[in-house]
Amino acid sequence: MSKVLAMILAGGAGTRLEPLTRERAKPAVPFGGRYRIIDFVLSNFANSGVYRMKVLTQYKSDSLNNHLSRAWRMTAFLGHYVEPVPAQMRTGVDWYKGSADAIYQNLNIITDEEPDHIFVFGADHVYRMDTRQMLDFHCAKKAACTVAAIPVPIEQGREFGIIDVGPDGRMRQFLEKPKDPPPMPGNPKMCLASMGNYLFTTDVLVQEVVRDAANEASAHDFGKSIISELYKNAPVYVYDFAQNEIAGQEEKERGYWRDVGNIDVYFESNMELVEVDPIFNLYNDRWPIHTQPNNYPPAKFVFADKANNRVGHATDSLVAEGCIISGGHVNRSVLSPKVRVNSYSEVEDSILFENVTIGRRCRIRRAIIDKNVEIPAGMTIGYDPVDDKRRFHVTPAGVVVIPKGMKVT
Ligand code: ADQ
Repeated sequence: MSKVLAMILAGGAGTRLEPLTRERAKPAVPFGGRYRIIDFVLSNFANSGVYRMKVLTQYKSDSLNNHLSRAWRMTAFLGHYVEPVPAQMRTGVDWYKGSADAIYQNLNIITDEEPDHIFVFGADHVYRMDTRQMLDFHCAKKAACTVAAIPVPIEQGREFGIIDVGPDGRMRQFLEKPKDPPPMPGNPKMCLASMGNYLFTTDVLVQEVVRDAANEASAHDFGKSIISELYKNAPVYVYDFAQNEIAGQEEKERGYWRDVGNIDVYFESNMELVEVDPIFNLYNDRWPIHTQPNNYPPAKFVFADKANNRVGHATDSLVAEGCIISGGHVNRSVLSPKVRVNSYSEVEDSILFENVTIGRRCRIRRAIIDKNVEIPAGMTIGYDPVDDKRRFHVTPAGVVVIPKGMKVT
């Protein structure tokens, strides 16, 4: 069996998820009530039997580091680990100049570990993937590099690396974020996007990041600088993600992949989870998503005011442990641990992070409320766009975002 190492790129600034990334790196942003975004890629590796993972961090990494140390302690005895690698300026005074430079500055890890193959994966996506199947494909093709790919609507093409692939699976063209994305053959509405997940034969990765580092004009970015050139003179293959088969996965989840690139997509991806029959099934325990265990008590629902028939309840919602819904109503919402919803309040189509308190008689709709926020009694959010914009961050699709720790009055 080949020796593999996973290097996870978790150092991007995540500016398009502002203000959720004001105090934390994007991979540490909560998702689905119970998880952080990075849990999905790490669970994919762990469930695939890849137990050696280095997470390359940079911006605002404290929350991410805490999560990794609490949620992802592996068995040192078996040589398993998930280790954060902070930017250490090993090659000079600069932070990582881009994703390729992040690998270059940590080449010592590769020298120490001596893997045959290296996965270089992003940390920003929600999906299930058996990475061993990608490795089998890479080995069968004798590839220098394999790029995982998925069709996306053509109007989104300019946000991705766009691929043209031959009938044998070999890459024929790669354009990083083209203004005018070329469609897939026979399907003018779709184009084939790179998922930003790469698998390299070790020598090729080392050679490419060293070559890139010597080029001062380079953007030092995997898409722009490495893949865009490599396919021209080396066998770069394209792994069709939709072929990936996952234990216990229903047919409709095949090919599910969400790049939670901005707050509106982040919001919609969370809302998909509260569907009665969601595409992405968090309850598939044959491919579990692992995260931090905690010691909170179970969620509690309190019938607060029997005289006025105020039943505390939640419908079509994910409610994490430690929450108390007391005489309020929660509908189509995602609640992280330790949320309180008090009597006569209505919370609808919303995402409440850890330790949020909704006072009595509030009405909240289409809002994301970050950690440690208390909404005072009687407040209305999400019903008056002018008033919401005056007080809070509002996304193009009209989702109100209240940043972490904000004093709401
Ligand atoms: P983007 O997502 O725009 O496109 P990028 O911003 O480089 O690319 O982020 C990729 C990953 O690298 C993220 O997980 C990010 O956190 C991390 N990263 C970014 N800068 C970093 C740095 N300086 N140090 C360490 N880590 C860093 C990429 C590809 C496209 C592809 C999309 C799919 O370039 O071709 O289509 O991903 O989402």
